[in-house]
Amino acid sequence: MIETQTSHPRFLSIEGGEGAGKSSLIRAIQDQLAAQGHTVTLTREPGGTPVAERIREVLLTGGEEAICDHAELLLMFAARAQHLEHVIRPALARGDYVICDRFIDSSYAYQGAGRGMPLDTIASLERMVVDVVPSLTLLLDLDVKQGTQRARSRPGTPDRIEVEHQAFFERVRQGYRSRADADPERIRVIDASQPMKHVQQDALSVVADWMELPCSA
Ligand code: Z5A
Repeated sequence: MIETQTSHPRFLSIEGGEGAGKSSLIRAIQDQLAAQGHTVTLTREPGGTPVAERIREVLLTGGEEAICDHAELLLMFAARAQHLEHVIRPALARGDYVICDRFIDSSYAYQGAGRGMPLDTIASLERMVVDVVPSLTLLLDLDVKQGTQRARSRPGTPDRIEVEHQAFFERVRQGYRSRADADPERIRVIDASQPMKHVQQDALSVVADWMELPCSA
């Protein structure tokens, strides 16, 4: 069991429902940090290491039998354990900024609020696996129908989670909002229904303020 959990000053995560615009925003943040001379490790969950990417493949494509909710939750945390061990902790130790496309809040939103897994079960897994957490999380909040439309406008077929019904994604959105209400200093809500340029302006301004914090040096 992890004794203490550190909120790291160079660790940033981006969260949101599908089609919220995480990928587009992450590129803008990476450019801003790189332009200031910082080294950035850009990574994602589930995934980020070869083994965790194989777990991602199972989670997003399924397989010969249905993946039950417990297996889904445990696989998310198995991937996260590999990711922390082989990518996140080493990158932070080197002095990099780490930008993570989804992290622990996704498990509370999707497996907790979405699937209905008990939040204290997720909290137990968090205590077992997660010793370092982002000090800033940008939550791209978007109407579910709008997000689905955006996601469906891209080429490719929806994955195992994306085919879920609207009520599931409404619960996910509420799950994220509850997390943000409970931890407003870390989780900053960005209105993702705005044109992309304005979403990026809002987010980059929050990131700039975060980098000014004394402990970010
Ligand atoms: N998951 C989980 O259940 N539990 C966990 O613990 C973790 C994850 C870590 C994979 O995530 C799945 O894993 C995810 C949650 C689950 N499943 N779902 N759903 P992912 O991040 O790889 O997949 P995703 O959320 O489906 O990503 P996405 O659909 O690619 O979303 P996005 O990155 O936020 O969107 P985007 O690609 O940047 O934008 C989508 C389109 O909208 C694109 O054409 C853009 O050009 C357009 N766009 C973006 N912003 C705008 C604005 N502002 N206006 C207009 N159009 C825009």
